[in-house]
Amino acid sequence: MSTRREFFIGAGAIALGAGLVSKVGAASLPEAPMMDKPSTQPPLTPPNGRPYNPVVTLNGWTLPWRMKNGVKEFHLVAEPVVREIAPGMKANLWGYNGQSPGPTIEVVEGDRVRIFVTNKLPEHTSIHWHGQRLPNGMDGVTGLTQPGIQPGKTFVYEFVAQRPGTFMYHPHADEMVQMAMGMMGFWVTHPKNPSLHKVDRDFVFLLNAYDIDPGSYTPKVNTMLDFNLWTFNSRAFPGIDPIVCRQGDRVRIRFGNLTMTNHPIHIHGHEFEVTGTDGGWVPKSARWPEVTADVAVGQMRAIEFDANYEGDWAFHCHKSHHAMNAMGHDVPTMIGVDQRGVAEKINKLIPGYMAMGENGGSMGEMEMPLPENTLPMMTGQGPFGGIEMGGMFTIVKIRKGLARNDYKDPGWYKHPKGTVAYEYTGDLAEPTRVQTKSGEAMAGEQKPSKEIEVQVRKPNGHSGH
Ligand SMILES: [Cu+2]
Repeated sequence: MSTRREFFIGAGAIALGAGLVSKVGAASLPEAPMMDKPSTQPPLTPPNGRPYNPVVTLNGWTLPWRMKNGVKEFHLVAEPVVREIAPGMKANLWGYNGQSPGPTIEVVEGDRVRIFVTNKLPEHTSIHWHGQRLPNGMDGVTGLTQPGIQPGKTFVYEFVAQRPGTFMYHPHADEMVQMAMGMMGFWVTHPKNPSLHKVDRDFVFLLNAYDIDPGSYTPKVNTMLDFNLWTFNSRAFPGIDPIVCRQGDRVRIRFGNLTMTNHPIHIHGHEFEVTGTDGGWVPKSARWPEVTADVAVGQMRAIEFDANYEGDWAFHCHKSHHAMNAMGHDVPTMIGVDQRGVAEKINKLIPGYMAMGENGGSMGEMEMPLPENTLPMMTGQGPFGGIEMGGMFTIVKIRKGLARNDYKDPGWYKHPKGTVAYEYTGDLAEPTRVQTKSGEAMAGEQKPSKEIEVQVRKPNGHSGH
């Protein structure tokens, strides 16, 4: 087995474009495991092949493989799926093996990989292996490097994982529709030497966005910019699992952006370094500290930090509209507007109508009746009340003394006494403001001594009209 594998690796490394695909080797289909749970699955410890340190896919899973004559064989099934976006809302999406995004594929640098792709969609598809060095004919671009995979057909992709790092996969066929429907997945190629780039916890997820009208189930695929659901791995807060870390762990979080806009991903209480992109690992000397990493469309970022401080730390996209759920963007700003009378009148026409936010409008507290299958715009309950978030938001939960492989939600952080912001209950003195003789905002001495005459020349000569 090992000689055969070495042969493949050597040949693949020398000539990327050579016709190495063995049709005999691909004669039987491997099993296609399915996932029916939307929650984060435990990391998949490799049962065979080269050893590596597995990743944890946020609200996702890793695809098991079959080892055949030294080749890692995977089977992806492109198909319609029902994805729970968060408890209380399900979406009709397209994905792979029962979920959107599809399962994470984990291989090791130098592995020869064969991926069977079965199309159970109503239209043709293909898979592009974003960021990989591979023979051109395996690049998955419909029309350019292969014909589309027609409904009911299975295609085989085969290449050597040349470069360790962070990658993704997605269709390169009717892309606008297929990515708007949720077809994408993560790919990690681990280094051949497992002690290279080693961390204690390694989380991965994709950023995606959907436009699903309140009360409906299927994304509008023609939307270009005005999406209303911003998600990590097709989950919106409070449906996104926490990122659970043991205090003192070196933590890596890798994310890829397959939405139509950039996302500044921000962590609280810690600073991180950008250590990798889909182009490879950043040399140590070129890394720089950040607390927010902007990830452009089609890019991936790996960030690393030392989980030094216990607590429940917010982790989210810093665009405020991306940390909330579906809303009408034509809602006017009503801060400072007294709507009491108006609301009463409208209530006679539309029972249950509520005026929005004249004091800033804490919409998380509004108990407006929602259409079915619709998430509240700002939601989530924390130990101190409403968190008033949604969308691309989750919590990095850092705790002392967790077991190495423990990713279970530890519940809310219990703050040591005297370490929580508190209410001041002393006297409230009138704040000192600038006083002027006349009480006007501009001091008299600074005023011009004489009123400035403004002269306006009126039009004339048209009196006859
Ligand atoms: Cu964003």
